[in-house]
Amino acid sequence: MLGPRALADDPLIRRVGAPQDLETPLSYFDRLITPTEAFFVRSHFGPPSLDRSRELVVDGLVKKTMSMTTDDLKEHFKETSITCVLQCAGNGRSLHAPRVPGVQWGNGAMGQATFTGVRLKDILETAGLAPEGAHVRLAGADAPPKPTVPPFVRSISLARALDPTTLVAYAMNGQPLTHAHGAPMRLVVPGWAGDHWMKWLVHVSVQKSEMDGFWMQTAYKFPTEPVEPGAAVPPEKMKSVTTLPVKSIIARPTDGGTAAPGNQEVAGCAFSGEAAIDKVEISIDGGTTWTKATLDGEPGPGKWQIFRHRFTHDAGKVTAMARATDRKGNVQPKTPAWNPSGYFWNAWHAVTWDIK
Ligand SMILES: Nc1nc2c(c(=O)[nH]1)N[C@H]1C(S)=C(S)[C@@H](COP(=O)(O)O)O[C@H]1N2
Ligand SMILES: [Mo]
Repeated sequence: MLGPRALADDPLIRRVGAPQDLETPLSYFDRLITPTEAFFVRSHFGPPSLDRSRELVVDGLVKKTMSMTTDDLKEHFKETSITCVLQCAGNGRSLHAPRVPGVQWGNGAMGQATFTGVRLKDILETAGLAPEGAHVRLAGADAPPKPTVPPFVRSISLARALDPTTLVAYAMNGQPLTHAHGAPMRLVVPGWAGDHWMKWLVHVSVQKSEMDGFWMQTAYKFPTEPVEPGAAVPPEKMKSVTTLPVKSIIARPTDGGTAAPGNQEVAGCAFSGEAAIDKVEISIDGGTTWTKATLDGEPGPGKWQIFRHRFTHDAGKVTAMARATDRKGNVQPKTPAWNPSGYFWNAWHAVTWDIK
């Protein structure tokens, strides 16, 4: 049998023992669009069979049940595109101390892409909403490896489902969705963590209440108030992870790398699910003084912009740190909020390189 190395025809980092969890190398985070072949992949169970004619069923508290292929969506609804960040809630988990169980992601479980599809709002309004509907249940075609593992089913509030940015997407970066990223249709929930972005979407059902079960009531929860690192948190003091906190990541230079004396450039990406980025600052003196970086790209909540900062430096080791602030005044923290599942790591990112 071929090992993962022999099969690899893309630049993604393979996490040992978890073949469906592929991480994007940091060097890709110096550009506005992450190419699809380098875009991280997260799948709990692995993909279902590839079926581009698979239908999406809309039912529950709606006036008429509907069933649609991608072609039906294209024929009956207005097409729309959005460029936004997809980030796994667990991105950066391996950096939390004390360590927490789960996929030990570095900083590469994120990317920015242009997603194209139709508004979930338009589909739900065509189906006709009954007044009691308050949540939307989402299911994919992938199945758990054994019957004791609950299927990956989640729900989002009806308000979020009706947000005009929430899409049922069938294309990514101008091409039909790939199998790994949820073909033929997936949900896109700009500004919210990846667990809401249901792949291989086959079922959207309007319900009165939030989904019961492991994936909605136990997994993807974050403490309602700050907790001591390592603390056990009772379920009533946890809420679902939703909006991505403000964050920046340095793509260049590479941590541990070398550069010639003279001109140096620090570049990376910054985003917040709450609001557009206001500024990214760089410190090369351990956080005593900060200098504003320049920003490229379209500002907006859930969108990343590229920052760049140039300076000159003589021979020696230098450490650069990045700190982003969004337009609601949220500032990337020095120490991120520890939590039992290791979500939303967003500490100031630092890289050290040797100038010689
Ligand atoms: N059906 C289905 N959808 C899913 C998942 C899954 O396991 N099954 N994983 C979710 C999680 S946790 C994340 S972070 C994103 C990852 O999307 P990507 O693989 O396209 O990067 O998909 C989400 N949608
Ligand atoms: Mo995730």
